[in-house]
Amino acid sequence: MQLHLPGRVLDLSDPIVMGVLNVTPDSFSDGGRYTAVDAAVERALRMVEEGALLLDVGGESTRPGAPAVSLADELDRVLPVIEALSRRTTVPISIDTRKPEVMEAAVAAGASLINDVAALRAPGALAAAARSGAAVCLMHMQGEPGSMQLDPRYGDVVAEVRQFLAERVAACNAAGIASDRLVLDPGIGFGKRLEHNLALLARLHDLRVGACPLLVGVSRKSMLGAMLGRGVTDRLAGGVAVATAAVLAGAGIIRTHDVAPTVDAVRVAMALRHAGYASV
Ligand code: 7PJ
Repeated sequence: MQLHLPGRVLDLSDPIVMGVLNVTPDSFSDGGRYTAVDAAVERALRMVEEGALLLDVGGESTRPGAPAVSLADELDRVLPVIEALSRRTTVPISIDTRKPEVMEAAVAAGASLINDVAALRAPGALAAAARSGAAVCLMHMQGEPGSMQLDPRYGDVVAEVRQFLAERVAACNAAGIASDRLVLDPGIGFGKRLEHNLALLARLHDLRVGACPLLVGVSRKSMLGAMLGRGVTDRLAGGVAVATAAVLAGAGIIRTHDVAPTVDAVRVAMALRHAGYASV
């Protein structure tokens, strides 16, 4: 499995870990602007030391009920961090955004992957992503972040998510984004109940479209809270367990806040895969 980024090819035959870098005001509280950028960059470089092979920079929270962020504020948060990071590491940088203007500015500043929880459905997003030359992660989400967890419903969640992803791949291809630039993501927790998240993880392999690698992001999410009855600060072991299962089910990229333990989990899962792991 491979992913074509501008000017380089990312080898995913061994799965890799994407470190999450939130640059919302609450994520690096107090201090001035310089401190906030600096703290974000230091945190990202620590994730690289821990083995992250992708860094996902986001300036807009998509958690259920999170407030909307203006274009100016989002640019202001992410661009200085992306510029500084691209000078200090060769690890590819991903921009987590739904806004076409942010996609283009972030790629110009050094990002090489666009991670869009709306799968390029915003007006102008397909064209902006195509023009940028960057790779794209297309994620499934039912509804909108503000209301998506109120009453999510599916007939066959796996079939519906796969159908959505296949349609978005076709839309990308038609807009000039080749499939070797695409990553697909079931969108754990985005308009899904626990049973839906579990079905998608259990049948991850059935979500595949062509040769596009799959990304799974579960770290600290409420599905772990629902299963384990634990708060957001106490979900590490659960997240690592799901990461292990996702790699065994064929995921190529694991998105996480907790890079070091997740890298260990990926290595263990790959050792099992090389030894002929077969599900019962
Ligand atoms: C995801 C994401 C995910 C992708 C977030 C959180 C919520 N992008 N952005 N996949 N989740 N591709 O990290 O808890 O699962 S924000």
